Amino acid sequence: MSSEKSQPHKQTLTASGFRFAIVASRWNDAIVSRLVEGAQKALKQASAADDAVELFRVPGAFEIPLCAQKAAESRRFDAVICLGVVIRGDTPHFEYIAAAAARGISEASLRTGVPLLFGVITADNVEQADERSRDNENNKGHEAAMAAVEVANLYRKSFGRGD
Ligand code: DLZ
Repeated sequence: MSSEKSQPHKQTLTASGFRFAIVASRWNDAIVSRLVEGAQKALKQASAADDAVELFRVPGAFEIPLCAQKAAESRRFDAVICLGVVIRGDTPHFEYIAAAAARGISEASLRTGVPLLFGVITADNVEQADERSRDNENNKGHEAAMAAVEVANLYRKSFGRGD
């Protein structure tokens, strides 16, 4: 199946009229910055207004859930795009941080009713993380942003604004 057929929403959905927060961590900043650029570019291509996208930076992936929850609770955003990079090391930190980020983001989304998108790369090494942050449609920031546009459209169309 072609990617066009498997992802038809990419051709039709617009980000115009929606507001987005991007919450991005600073650990592995060079890679995270490419995810931020991928998300910003995807939203712009989908016709998001320049002032409709706000960026919030936090120290590490562990801090993403609370910032994302606060952004969601502000009711200023239709979706919150969470971006980070956790690289497996010799310490147990990887498991704890990756699990806390994933669980926290999921729980904050359910708690607030605002879609929080998971664009946190969990990679075995820098090469893997690099691969997932290139300037193309496989960039995890791009993917998370397009998912945000999709669910923002779905929820407004199906359930109203919710505020
Ligand atoms: C401590 C730590 C480690 C070891 N690795 C990462 C990582 O790969 N990616 C990441 O985003 N953050 C890492 N951190 C920092 C934690 O997320 C957090 O910022 C600190 O533990 C302070 O709460």
